[in-house]
Amino acid sequence: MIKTVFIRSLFFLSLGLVILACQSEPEKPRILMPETDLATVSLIPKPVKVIPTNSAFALDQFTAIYTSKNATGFDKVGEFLAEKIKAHIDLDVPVNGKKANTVERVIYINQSDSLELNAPEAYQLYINQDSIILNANTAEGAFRGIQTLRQLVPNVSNDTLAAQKIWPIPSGKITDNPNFGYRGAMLDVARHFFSVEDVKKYIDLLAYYKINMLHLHLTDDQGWRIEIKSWPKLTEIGGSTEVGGGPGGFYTQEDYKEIVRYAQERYMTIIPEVDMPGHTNSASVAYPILNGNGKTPKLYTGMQVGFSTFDTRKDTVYAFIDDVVREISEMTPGPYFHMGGDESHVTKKNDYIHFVNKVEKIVQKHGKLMIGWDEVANADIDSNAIAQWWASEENAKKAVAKNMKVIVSPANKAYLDMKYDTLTDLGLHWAAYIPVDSAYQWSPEDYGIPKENILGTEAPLWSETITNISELEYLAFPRMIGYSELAWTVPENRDWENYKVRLADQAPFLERNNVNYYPSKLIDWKKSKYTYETIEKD
Ligand code: TNX
Repeated sequence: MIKTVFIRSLFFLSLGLVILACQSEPEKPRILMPETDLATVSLIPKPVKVIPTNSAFALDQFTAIYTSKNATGFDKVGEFLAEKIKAHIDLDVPVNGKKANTVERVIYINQSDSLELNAPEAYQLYINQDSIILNANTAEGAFRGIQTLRQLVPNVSNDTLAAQKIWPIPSGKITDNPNFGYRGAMLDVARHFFSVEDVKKYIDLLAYYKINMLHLHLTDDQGWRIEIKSWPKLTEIGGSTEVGGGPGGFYTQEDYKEIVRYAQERYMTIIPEVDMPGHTNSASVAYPILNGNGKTPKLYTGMQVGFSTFDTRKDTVYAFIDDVVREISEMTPGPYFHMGGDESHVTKKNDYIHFVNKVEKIVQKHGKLMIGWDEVANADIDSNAIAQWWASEENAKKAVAKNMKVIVSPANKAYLDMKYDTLTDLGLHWAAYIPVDSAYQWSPEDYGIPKENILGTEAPLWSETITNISELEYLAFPRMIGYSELAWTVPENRDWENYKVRLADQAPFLERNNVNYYPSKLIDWKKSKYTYETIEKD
């Protein structure tokens, strides 16, 4: 009872302190107050609808999480939330009665069959003074919903209102559902290798922004990064170097399964790519019988593209591909297999079409939907194959004419390896310079591809110029955060001026996770509402 009274007064007290904060001398440190208006909390991606009720839920040591019984995966979602709250503000929130002491307020993660939620990733959040109810049809929807809730937890507690610390969460209602079901990022682990730990860190950051697809570019001229038991030299020889001549590396099948498991726990699908018939020098060095460019293959550590090809008329090549697709598909629960198909400049056109047709059959035989870069739309493939549009509008049109779905990844807007501007050391700029505003100011719907043909969007990060996680982060952040909004939020709800303020508020999250983000001058990062003092890694 006493608590309820004080929570009621919390909003007004907070308001008073905010006013005080605004009147303080400019050079004094700002008084740091948690947000009390749900409408102005910096959520990314922006939800469909937010209705504030100008009060607050007091997250504190008397809060507990409960999840629907007999609803698959909901308990794990509750535990994931508790773990993240612990890492963020060092508060223990018991889940489903484990270790619970006095419980005065609950966060209830509820399985609901409501028609409104009849989409796998839809969720609703009702935040009241003494309860937070997260409704979702599926655990996947609940998982997306707790990302929103994580973003609502203030970085600093209010220590003046009660004996215990309180982290006020502004009250109101959020209804949400993504515009696109495919919201992807791609990481090139072939040009430079990235460890399982690096990939996990990227997955964690992506999941916070509701990205649900991670495409791994596992093979290229410079390196083969996935163990194939029936063709062991692929990694022994083909995985032994990288761009610039470094040691390269590869994932054992156990490593790959661990990445898949980790992603799955975060409701993220791993999409494996084996790029062919071009971009195959590393495979041909390991097994020269595969080679079709007439030259003796040698390990390659440069950055050129388009010089390699498989021999598309040899049965051994298809027997090889069958083994590779089988072994990888067996470890991949997601529905997709990406066969590359880009920049096969030394494969004759007829051979290329013959090759893609045959590979599509192999991919289908192993139970997967084939994705290929936009060039594959030139082959006679099924409408259930997917084209990833990166360069050619003509190819995108061909894909639409075949009624294929398209993943929208225009290089001049969505390529994370493009430099921000002329001063950026890392990255390339063959497609464009992509500053943070230009990365955000476009729509996947802008390119003449009918909405029903758009599967979603993806932001590829090619790794010719990046050698470690810190460099990866510099190119990916903050642009990747904007891409998450382009994929999740409908165009009517997107606006650069509004977004850039919400982006500024991501600094505390990025900093406590040691993300080496590019501090673009277009963003007033100092507008972040919180200090970083009390922040720990989450
Ligand atoms: C083009 S995009 C490529 C990659 C390079 C990238 C560098 C595509 C399908 N192919 O091989 O790494 O440019 O930006």
